[in-house]
Amino acid sequence: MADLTQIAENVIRGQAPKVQELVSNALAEEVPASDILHDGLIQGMSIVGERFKNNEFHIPEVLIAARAMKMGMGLLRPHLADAGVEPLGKVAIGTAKGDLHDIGKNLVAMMLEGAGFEVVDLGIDVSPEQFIDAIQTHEVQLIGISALLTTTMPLMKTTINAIQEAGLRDQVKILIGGAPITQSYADQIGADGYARDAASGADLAKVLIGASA
Ligand code: B1M
Repeated sequence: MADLTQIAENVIRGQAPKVQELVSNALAEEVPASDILHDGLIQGMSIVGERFKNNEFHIPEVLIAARAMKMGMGLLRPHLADAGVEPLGKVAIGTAKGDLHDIGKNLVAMMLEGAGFEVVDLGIDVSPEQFIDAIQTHEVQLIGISALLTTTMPLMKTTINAIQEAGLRDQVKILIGGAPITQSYADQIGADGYARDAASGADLAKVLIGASA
Protein backbone atom coordinates (compact mmCIF):
# COMPACT_ATOMS: atom_id res chain seq x y z
CA MET A 1 0.00 0.00 0.00
CA ALA A 2 1.51 3.33 -1.08
CA ASP A 3 2.52 5.63 1.76
CA LEU A 4 2.58 9.16 0.35
CA THR A 5 4.22 10.56 3.48
CA GLN A 6 7.26 8.46 2.48
CA ILE A 7 7.39 10.36 -0.83
CA ALA A 8 7.25 13.67 1.05
CA GLU A 9 9.92 12.47 3.48
CA ASN A 10 12.26 11.44 0.66
CA VAL A 11 11.74 14.75 -1.16
CA ILE A 12 12.77 16.53 2.06
CA ARG A 13 15.86 14.32 2.30
CA GLY A 14 16.64 14.84 -1.39
CA GLN A 15 16.59 11.11 -2.16
CA ALA A 16 15.80 11.38 -5.88
CA PRO A 17 16.05 7.66 -6.82
CA LYS A 18 13.87 6.71 -3.83
CA VAL A 19 11.30 9.36 -4.79
CA GLN A 20 11.23 7.94 -8.32
CA GLU A 21 10.79 4.39 -7.01
CA LEU A 22 8.00 5.40 -4.60
CA VAL A 23 6.17 7.44 -7.23
CA SER A 24 6.40 4.52 -9.72
CA ASN A 25 5.07 2.12 -7.10
CA ALA A 26 2.20 4.43 -6.18
CA LEU A 27 1.27 4.81 -9.87
CA ALA A 28 1.42 1.03 -10.29
CA GLU A 29 -0.98 0.73 -7.33
CA GLU A 30 -3.28 3.17 -9.15
CA VAL A 31 -3.05 5.88 -6.51
CA PRO A 32 -4.49 9.00 -8.22
CA ALA A 33 -1.72 11.17 -9.69
CA SER A 34 -3.17 14.27 -8.00
CA ASP A 35 -2.87 12.57 -4.56
CA ILE A 36 0.77 11.68 -5.26
CA LEU A 37 1.38 15.28 -6.32
CA HIS A 38 -0.34 16.99 -3.39
CA ASP A 39 0.23 14.58 -0.50
CA GLY A 40 3.69 13.50 -1.65
CA LEU A 41 5.73 15.92 -3.76
CA ILE A 42 4.08 19.26 -2.86
CA GLN A 43 3.78 18.30 0.80
CA GLY A 44 7.52 17.54 0.84
CA MET A 45 8.51 20.76 -0.93
CA SER A 46 6.31 22.87 1.32
CA ILE A 47 8.17 21.53 4.37
CA VAL A 48 11.48 22.25 2.57
CA GLY A 49 10.24 25.81 1.98
CA GLU A 50 9.33 26.26 5.65
CA ARG A 51 12.72 24.98 6.78
CA PHE A 52 14.46 27.29 4.29
CA LYS A 53 12.49 30.28 5.60
CA ASN A 54 13.47 29.33 9.16
CA ASN A 55 17.14 28.95 8.19
CA GLU A 56 17.03 25.25 9.11
CA PHE A 57 17.78 24.40 5.45
CA HIS A 58 20.28 26.17 3.21
CA ILE A 59 20.59 26.47 -0.56
CA PRO A 60 22.25 23.05 -1.18
CA GLU A 61 19.51 21.16 0.69
CA VAL A 62 16.82 23.06 -1.23
CA LEU A 63 18.47 22.33 -4.57
CA ILE A 64 18.82 18.62 -3.75
CA ALA A 65 15.19 18.41 -2.59
CA ALA A 66 14.02 20.27 -5.71
CA ARG A 67 15.91 17.81 -7.90
CA ALA A 68 14.15 14.89 -6.14
CA MET A 69 10.80 16.65 -6.58
CA LYS A 70 11.53 17.21 -10.29
CA MET A 71 12.40 13.52 -10.81
CA GLY A 72 9.04 12.57 -9.29
CA MET A 73 7.27 15.21 -11.36
CA GLY A 74 8.84 13.77 -14.54
CA LEU A 75 7.08 10.46 -13.89
CA LEU A 76 3.86 12.06 -12.74
CA ARG A 77 3.40 14.72 -15.45
CA PRO A 78 1.86 12.47 -18.17
CA HIS A 79 -0.52 10.95 -15.61
CA LEU A 80 -1.58 14.39 -14.39
CA ALA A 81 -2.27 15.45 -17.97
CA ASP A 82 -4.26 12.24 -18.64
CA ALA A 83 -6.31 12.83 -15.49
CA GLY A 84 -6.94 16.46 -16.48
CA VAL A 85 -5.27 17.77 -13.31
CA GLU A 86 -4.72 21.49 -13.77
CA PRO A 87 -1.73 23.28 -12.29
CA LEU A 88 -2.40 25.82 -9.55
CA GLY A 89 -1.60 28.57 -12.04
CA LYS A 90 0.92 29.56 -14.67
CA VAL A 91 3.93 31.77 -13.95
CA ALA A 92 6.60 33.27 -16.21
CA ILE A 93 9.77 34.17 -14.35
CA GLY A 94 13.06 35.75 -15.36
CA THR A 95 15.80 38.11 -14.24
CA ALA A 96 15.51 41.73 -15.27
CA LYS A 97 17.13 42.99 -18.46
CA GLY A 98 20.90 43.35 -18.00
CA ASP A 99 21.01 40.99 -15.00
CA LEU A 100 22.82 37.67 -15.31
CA HIS A 101 22.32 36.40 -11.74
CA ASP A 102 20.03 33.38 -11.75
CA ILE A 103 20.65 31.32 -8.62
CA GLY A 104 17.89 33.03 -6.59
CA LYS A 105 15.52 33.11 -9.57
CA ASN A 106 16.04 29.36 -10.08
CA LEU A 107 15.23 28.71 -6.43
CA VAL A 108 12.03 30.72 -6.72
CA ALA A 109 11.10 28.79 -9.90
CA MET A 110 11.68 25.49 -8.10
CA MET A 111 9.58 26.54 -5.11
CA LEU A 112 6.79 27.67 -7.43
CA GLU A 113 6.88 24.32 -9.21
CA GLY A 114 7.00 22.56 -5.85
CA ALA A 115 3.88 24.49 -4.83
CA GLY A 116 2.02 23.20 -7.91
CA PHE A 117 2.52 26.02 -10.43
CA GLU A 118 3.44 25.51 -14.07
CA VAL A 119 6.56 27.61 -14.55
CA VAL A 120 7.79 29.16 -17.78
CA ASP A 121 11.42 30.04 -17.06
CA LEU A 122 12.46 32.90 -19.32
CA GLY A 123 16.04 32.78 -18.04
CA ILE A 124 18.35 35.74 -17.49
CA ASP A 125 18.61 39.21 -19.08
CA VAL A 126 14.90 39.20 -19.94
CA SER A 127 13.66 42.26 -21.80
CA PRO A 128 10.26 43.87 -21.18
CA GLU A 129 9.24 42.64 -24.66
CA GLN A 130 10.05 39.04 -23.69
CA PHE A 131 7.88 39.34 -20.57
CA ILE A 132 5.07 40.75 -22.72
CA ASP A 133 5.50 37.95 -25.24
CA ALA A 134 5.27 35.40 -22.40
CA ILE A 135 1.98 36.90 -21.19
CA GLN A 136 0.55 36.71 -24.70
CA THR A 137 1.97 33.33 -25.70
CA HIS A 138 1.65 31.36 -22.48
CA GLU A 139 -1.33 33.15 -20.94
CA VAL A 140 0.37 33.30 -17.55
CA GLN A 141 -1.43 34.75 -14.53
CA LEU A 142 1.72 35.86 -12.80
CA ILE A 143 5.03 37.40 -13.80
CA GLY A 144 8.06 37.02 -11.53
CA ILE A 145 11.02 39.35 -11.92
CA SER A 146 14.30 38.94 -10.07
CA ALA A 147 17.10 41.52 -9.86
CA LEU A 148 20.38 41.37 -7.96
CA LEU A 149 21.97 44.61 -9.13
CA THR A 150 21.01 48.12 -8.14
CA THR A 151 21.59 48.98 -11.81
CA THR A 152 19.00 46.47 -13.04
CA MET A 153 16.32 47.28 -10.43
CA PRO A 154 14.94 50.13 -12.59
CA LEU A 155 14.39 47.62 -15.40
CA MET A 156 11.66 46.11 -13.22
CA LYS A 157 9.81 49.39 -13.38
CA THR A 158 10.44 49.64 -17.14
CA THR A 159 8.97 46.14 -17.51
CA ILE A 160 5.88 46.97 -15.44
CA ASN A 161 5.36 50.17 -17.45
CA ALA A 162 5.72 48.26 -20.74
CA ILE A 163 3.18 45.65 -19.60
CA GLN A 164 0.83 48.52 -18.68
CA GLU A 165 1.35 50.22 -22.05
CA ALA A 166 0.69 46.94 -23.88
CA GLY A 167 -2.72 46.87 -22.16
CA LEU A 168 -1.90 43.65 -20.31
CA ARG A 169 -1.49 44.91 -16.74
CA ASP A 170 -4.95 43.72 -15.67
CA GLN A 171 -4.22 40.20 -16.90
CA VAL A 172 -1.26 39.48 -14.61
CA LYS A 173 -0.02 39.92 -11.10
CA ILE A 174 3.61 40.96 -10.79
CA LEU A 175 5.89 39.60 -8.08
CA ILE A 176 9.42 40.90 -7.61
CA GLY A 177 12.40 39.93 -5.51
CA GLY A 178 16.17 39.86 -5.22
CA ALA A 179 18.75 40.96 -2.67
CA PRO A 180 18.47 44.77 -3.21
CA ILE A 181 14.65 44.77 -3.49
CA THR A 182 12.36 45.91 -0.67
CA GLN A 183 8.62 46.11 -0.10
CA SER A 184 8.78 49.88 -0.40
CA TYR A 185 10.51 49.59 -3.80
CA ALA A 186 7.79 47.16 -4.93
CA ASP A 187 5.14 49.66 -3.81
CA GLN A 188 6.97 52.50 -5.51
CA ILE A 189 7.10 50.80 -8.93
CA GLY A 190 3.59 49.34 -8.80
CA ALA A 191 4.41 45.65 -8.38
CA ASP A 192 1.70 43.52 -6.75
CA GLY A 193 4.07 41.84 -4.34
CA TYR A 194 7.58 41.45 -3.00
CA ALA A 195 9.09 38.35 -1.42
CA ARG A 196 12.37 38.20 0.45
CA ASP A 197 13.04 34.52 -0.24
CA ALA A 198 12.00 31.72 -2.56
CA ALA A 199 9.59 29.99 -0.19
CA SER A 200 7.83 33.27 0.67
CA GLY A 201 7.67 33.95 -3.09
CA ALA A 202 5.75 30.73 -3.69
CA ASP A 203 3.42 31.48 -0.74
CA LEU A 204 2.74 34.99 -2.00
CA ALA A 205 2.20 33.78 -5.58
CA LYS A 206 -0.65 31.59 -4.29
CA VAL A 207 -2.21 34.55 -2.49
CA LEU A 208 -1.83 36.84 -5.50
CA ILE A 209 -3.64 34.49 -7.87
CA GLY A 210 -6.28 33.71 -5.27
CA ALA A 211 -5.23 30.08 -4.77
CA SER A 212 -4.64 30.50 -1.05
CA ALA A 213 -5.92 32.67 1.76
CO1 B1M B 1 27.34 39.30 -8.80
N1 B1M B 1 27.00 40.86 -7.68
N2 B1M B 1 27.97 40.50 -10.24
N3 B1M B 1 27.78 37.68 -9.75
N4 B1M B 1 27.02 38.39 -7.24
C1 B1M B 1 26.36 40.62 -6.40
C2 B1M B 1 24.83 40.63 -6.48
C3 B1M B 1 26.94 41.75 -5.48
C4 B1M B 1 26.07 42.15 -4.28
C5 B1M B 1 28.38 41.36 -5.03
C6 B1M B 1 29.06 42.46 -4.23
O1 B1M B 1 29.56 43.42 -4.79
N5 B1M B 1 29.10 42.31 -2.92
C7 B1M B 1 27.11 42.88 -6.54
C8 B1M B 1 25.93 43.82 -6.73
C9 B1M B 1 26.17 45.20 -6.16
C10 B1M B 1 25.00 46.06 -6.37
O2 B1M B 1 24.41 46.13 -7.41
N6 B1M B 1 24.66 46.77 -5.31
C11 B1M B 1 27.43 42.09 -7.78
C12 B1M B 1 28.09 42.59 -8.93
C13 B1M B 1 28.60 44.04 -8.84
C14 B1M B 1 28.30 41.84 -10.09
C15 B1M B 1 28.99 42.27 -11.40
C16 B1M B 1 28.67 43.68 -11.88
C17 B1M B 1 30.50 42.06 -11.16
C18 B1M B 1 31.37 42.54 -12.30
O3 B1M B 1 31.35 41.94 -13.35
N7 B1M B 1 32.09 43.60 -12.02
C19 B1M B 1 28.51 41.20 -12.41
C20 B1M B 1 27.20 41.63 -13.07
C21 B1M B 1 26.76 40.64 -14.14
C22 B1M B 1 25.37 40.97 -14.60
O4 B1M B 1 24.43 40.52 -13.99
N8 B1M B 1 25.24 41.80 -15.62
C23 B1M B 1 28.27 40.05 -11.48
C24 B1M B 1 28.39 38.72 -11.86
C25 B1M B 1 28.22 37.63 -11.03
C26 B1M B 1 28.51 36.19 -11.45
C27 B1M B 1 28.14 35.88 -12.91
C28 B1M B 1 29.98 35.95 -11.23
C29 B1M B 1 27.68 35.39 -10.35
C30 B1M B 1 26.27 35.01 -10.80
C31 B1M B 1 26.13 33.54 -11.17
C32 B1M B 1 24.70 33.18 -11.38
O5 B1M B 1 23.78 33.71 -10.81
N9 B1M B 1 24.52 32.17 -12.22
C33 B1M B 1 27.57 36.41 -9.23
C34 B1M B 1 27.25 36.07 -7.90
C35 B1M B 1 27.17 34.61 -7.56
C36 B1M B 1 27.00 37.07 -6.90
C37 B1M B 1 26.77 36.88 -5.40
C38 B1M B 1 28.12 36.50 -4.79
C39 B1M B 1 25.77 35.85 -4.99
C40 B1M B 1 24.37 36.02 -5.62
C41 B1M B 1 23.55 34.79 -5.32
O6 B1M B 1 23.40 33.93 -6.16
N10 B1M B 1 23.06 34.66 -4.07
C42 B1M B 1 26.28 38.34 -4.97
C43 B1M B 1 26.77 38.72 -3.58
C44 B1M B 1 25.87 38.23 -2.50
O7 B1M B 1 24.65 38.24 -2.64
N11 B1M B 1 26.45 37.81 -1.43
C45 B1M B 1 26.65 39.16 -6.12
C46 B1M B 1 22.32 33.49 -3.60
C47 B1M B 1 20.86 33.60 -4.03
C48 B1M B 1 20.09 32.38 -3.56
O8 B1M B 1 20.34 34.73 -3.39
O9 B1M B 1 19.80 35.83 -5.60
O10 B1M B 1 19.48 37.06 -3.38
P1 B1M B 1 19.47 35.82 -4.16
O11 B1M B 1 18.00 35.20 -4.10
C49 B1M B 1 17.27 35.09 -2.90
C50 B1M B 1 16.37 36.27 -2.58
O12 B1M B 1 16.90 37.52 -3.01
C51 B1M B 1 15.05 35.91 -3.20
O13 B1M B 1 15.01 34.49 -3.10
C52 B1M B 1 16.33 33.94 -3.15
C53 B1M B 1 16.55 32.86 -2.11
O14 B1M B 1 15.55 32.57 -1.30
N12 B1M B 1 14.77 36.23 -4.59
C54 B1M B 1 13.47 36.39 -5.00
C55 B1M B 1 15.57 36.37 -5.66
N13 B1M B 1 14.85 36.62 -6.75
C56 B1M B 1 13.55 36.61 -6.39
C57 B1M B 1 12.39 36.77 -7.14
C58 B1M B 1 11.17 36.72 -6.48
C59 B1M B 1 11.10 36.52 -5.12
C60 B1M B 1 12.24 36.33 -4.35
O15 B1M B 1 10.00 36.86 -7.11
C61 B1M B 1 9.97 36.85 -8.54
